[in-house]
Amino acid sequence: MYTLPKLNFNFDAFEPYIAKDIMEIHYTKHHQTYLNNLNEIIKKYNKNIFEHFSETTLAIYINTFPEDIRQDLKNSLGGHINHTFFWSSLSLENQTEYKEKLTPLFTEYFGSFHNTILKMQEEGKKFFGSGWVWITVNPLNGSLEIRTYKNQDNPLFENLYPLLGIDLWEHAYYLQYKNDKSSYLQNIFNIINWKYIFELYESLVETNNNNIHCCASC
Ligand code: MN3
Repeated sequence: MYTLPKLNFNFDAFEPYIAKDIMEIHYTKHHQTYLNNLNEIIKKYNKNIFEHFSETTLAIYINTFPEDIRQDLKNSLGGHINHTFFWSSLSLENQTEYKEKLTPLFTEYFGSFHNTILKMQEEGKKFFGSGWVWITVNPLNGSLEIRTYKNQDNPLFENLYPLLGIDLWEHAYYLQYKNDKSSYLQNIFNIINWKYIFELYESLVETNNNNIHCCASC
C-alpha cells in the first residue's frame, strides 16, 4: 500500500496565504481519495507492485500499463504524486539564500527569477479547467520549461522531471479565494520552498551527470 506523506507543518501554518480549512480538506480528503483510488487499482492489477516499485517509477512507466486501467491510474497516481510534491514545495522559512542560488538558472531560461514567477502566474491564470502549472526539467540536458498539464497529469508521464508544481484545481483555493484565481496565484509564491526546489534540481542534474559519465566510460 502506498501511504500519505507526513507533513512537517500544521494545517494553519500558511495562513493568511492559504486558509487552514483548505489545507486540511486538501490533504485529508482530496489527497487521501487519490491515494485510496491508487491503492485499489494496484491491488486489483498486481499487488506485488507495492513492494517493488515506487510511485515515481510507476509514473515513468505509466504507458506500459494496460489501456483499460491507464486513465484511472493516471488520475489517481498523478493526484497522489502531484500533491506529495506540492506539500514538499511549501515553506515558511526565509528562502532568500535559495532564491539567489536559483537566480542564474531561472535567468537563463526565463529572463529572471521574477519573470519565472510571472510566467507561472500567467500560464496558471489562462489555463482553462482543472490542472497544474509546472516548471519541468528535461533529463537529457537539464533545460527548464514552464508547462501546464490537465487534470492530474504529471511531467513524469512524458519523460520530464517535475521541479515545481502549482495546483490550479478550484479545490486548492475556492473556499478562500472564490473565483479570484489571480490572488491565489499571487499569494502562493509567498510560501514556496525554494530550498527544496534548488536541492531537487541539483540532485536531478547530478544523477544525469552520473549517467553521462557511466555511458562515456563504457
Ligand atoms: Mn489539489
